[in-house]
Amino acid sequence: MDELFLGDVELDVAFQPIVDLETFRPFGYEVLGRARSRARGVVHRPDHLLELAHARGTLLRLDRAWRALAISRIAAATVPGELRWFFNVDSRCIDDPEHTSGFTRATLEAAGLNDLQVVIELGERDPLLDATRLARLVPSYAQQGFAIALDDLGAGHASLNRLVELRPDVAKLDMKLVRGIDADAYRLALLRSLVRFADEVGMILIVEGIETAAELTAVRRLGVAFGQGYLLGRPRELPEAWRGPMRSHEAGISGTFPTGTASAVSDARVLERGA
Ligand SMILES: [Ca+2]
Repeated sequence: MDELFLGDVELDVAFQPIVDLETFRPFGYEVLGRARSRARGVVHRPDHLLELAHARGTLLRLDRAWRALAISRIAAATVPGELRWFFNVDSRCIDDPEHTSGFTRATLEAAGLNDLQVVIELGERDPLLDATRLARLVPSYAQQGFAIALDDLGAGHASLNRLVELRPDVAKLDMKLVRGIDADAYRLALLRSLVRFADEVGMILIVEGIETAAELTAVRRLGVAFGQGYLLGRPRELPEAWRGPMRSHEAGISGTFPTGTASAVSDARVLERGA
């Protein structure tokens, strides 16, 4: 990892479920980059590491290292074929002269994961979410057969302008617009209108950052199809139950769900009933 400037830093990835709010089954998983110093036992904030990498010109390598690590973990597991896998991409990577289109597709092919349903999240990690970069990146990812998500809608540069310019397959509503939504008429009205908007244009809407039973109840009452947040499942390793010798797309297996997520989700149900 020295070539990434990272010294003794060890990269890792975690997977956070995105949950179907009707069935409480996982719709997919977002891949989250992690890093820690082996010697000092320090856990690094991924956003700090990204900014450091950006400053040192190694952003593309860090971004790709995390993605490749996640793909290798998925390839080593028996993942249900119907799940979507959400990868964060920092759109500033395209500024690197070494950037070429097709890295993710080639990595999936090399891992035997041609059929994996991939969603590329753009937004969260790019403080500018520059329109020029998006105009180059989005067609490249579409050509590789990936869906596009606008991350953190409503935060920073992931604005309504970006939404209408990008016309993404998926939008993820920023957690700040969800916090305390059960007791906030403005947040409720905004989400209600976004649910209708998503329905009209055929976009999948995911609500991020659901942390309380009251928030979950409010979001479900508005008819939001998919949610993410600590109440529904924390970032974690892929479930033990999936770490089998054969991958699902080879075995034709589908419909198995991680016990960890199921229990987190049933906890959420109990909480919700108690609310
Ligand atoms: Ca994200």
